[in-house]
Amino acid sequence: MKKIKKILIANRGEIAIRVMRTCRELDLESVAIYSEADRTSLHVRYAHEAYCVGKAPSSESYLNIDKIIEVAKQSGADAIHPGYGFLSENADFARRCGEEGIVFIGPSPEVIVQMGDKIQAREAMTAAGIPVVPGTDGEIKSEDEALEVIKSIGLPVMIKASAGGGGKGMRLVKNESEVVSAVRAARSEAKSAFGDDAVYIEKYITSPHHIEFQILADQHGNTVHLFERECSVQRRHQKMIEETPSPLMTPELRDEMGKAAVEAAKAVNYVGAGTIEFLVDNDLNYYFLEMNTRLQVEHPITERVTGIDLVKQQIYAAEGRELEFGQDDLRQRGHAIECRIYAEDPDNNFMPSAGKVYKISTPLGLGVRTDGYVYEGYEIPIYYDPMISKLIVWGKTRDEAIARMRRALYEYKITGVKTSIKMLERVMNNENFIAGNYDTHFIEKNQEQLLSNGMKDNPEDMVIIAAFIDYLDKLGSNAAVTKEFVPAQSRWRKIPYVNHF
Ligand code: MV4
Repeated sequence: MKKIKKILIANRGEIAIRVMRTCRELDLESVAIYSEADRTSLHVRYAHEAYCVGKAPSSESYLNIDKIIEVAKQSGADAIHPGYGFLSENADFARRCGEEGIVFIGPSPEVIVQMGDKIQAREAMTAAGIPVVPGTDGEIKSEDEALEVIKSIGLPVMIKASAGGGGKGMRLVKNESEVVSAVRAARSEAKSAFGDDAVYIEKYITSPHHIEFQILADQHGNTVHLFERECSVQRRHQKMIEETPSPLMTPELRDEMGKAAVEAAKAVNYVGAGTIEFLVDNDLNYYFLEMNTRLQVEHPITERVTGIDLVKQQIYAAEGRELEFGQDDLRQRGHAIECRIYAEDPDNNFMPSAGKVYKISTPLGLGVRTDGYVYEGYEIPIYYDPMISKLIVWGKTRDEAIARMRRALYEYKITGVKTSIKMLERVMNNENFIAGNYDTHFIEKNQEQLLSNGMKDNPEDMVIIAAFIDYLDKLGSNAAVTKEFVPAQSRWRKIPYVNHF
């Protein structure tokens, strides 16, 4: 077992801070990297040390493998945590870390390659006896072969890029006449996006649920699952809300899918934290979809109901420690929901809303967690993901968690940039969401109520926000980061001291 002492976090924003928080708790030093656009970012201030790795575009900074390795060596970091996105599922980076004697906090490069290739992933899961969506065994070699496969599985089908994932290089085919053009389109999209034009075919599952299982594995053959996350509330493959437990789940199905997830991870000798994604249809049939070989954005809801710090477990697994708990030690306690706060304007086709955060007031109180990184006066760079914060609540029951999320969203005030908060409030008040009656088409099916701009919103909102800003100004809070907004003089000193008691 090799004890890790210093971790370089090859990421930015909320997830970089999230990882550093655990580093502090474990008494490990953290090294931040940042791009020229991120000099004033909070993750830079939170770390013990910070190094600029290049210009604003990710390709020149957060994806610059040579530079990141150089900084790791220069700073004496013995491990790298990649977060999510950027280099987190880049097998070359994981391999390079190994070659340079730096621990990559994640699975082996071999597993990253295998799960990154969706055809290989399907094959591995089929071999392990995990249900996959009916479809082709391997790559579709010709358009004739595609037509043949479709004859046997029936329409509609999905043409998917083997190198794809997250919705890229995917085509839905409803009529036989569309097959040839769909295969060609998927191929060329995959070729230009991934440099790999291999495609395969799956039967199209109508209105599925997206349910994923968190797994954890050590280097000694112990693997557990930490139950499911329901991720069906998403828009154009961008998740908005996740919750656990899933309203669709039964104890029997959970047990069965959990076991399948553990088997899936074992079949590929997985080490660390990973996620097995499933599609679940209305008859509760489940099918392996993809495996994510990284820490996910929505990991906090799992942490909240299980009490396990997933980043800590990732570090322990990378050090070679044995898991301290078995499957029977794990329970789902209560209900957790995450809302992703994006700096986007839902009333203007979700246009990114970059700019300066003027005022921000973050919810607190019982059962509330926020993982964010913006502060008053911070200018959100245009170069990166528009997600600025995650709001996670816990309740004894789903109803309590929803009520708490409504309360927390009410308390969340951000001015200067547009955010998805209003739309999230509408979801929390949507009767289908409240009933737990939703699937991956929830946003489309409930468009009218969810995207109403202005008309159905409380007309007093503007007044309330104005009053709230005034209130915050009076508090004169966060002077350190709001220099330009705080009056030069403190009002405090002008008030004579009166002892009321
Ligand atoms: C599917 C599907 C239906 N049938 N595959 C979308 C993202 C990519 N990871 C896989 N996706 C889908 N694959 C078959 N055979 C429906 C989707 C899908 C979806 C999946 C998960 C979450 C949201 C989604 C939204 C639309 C389509």
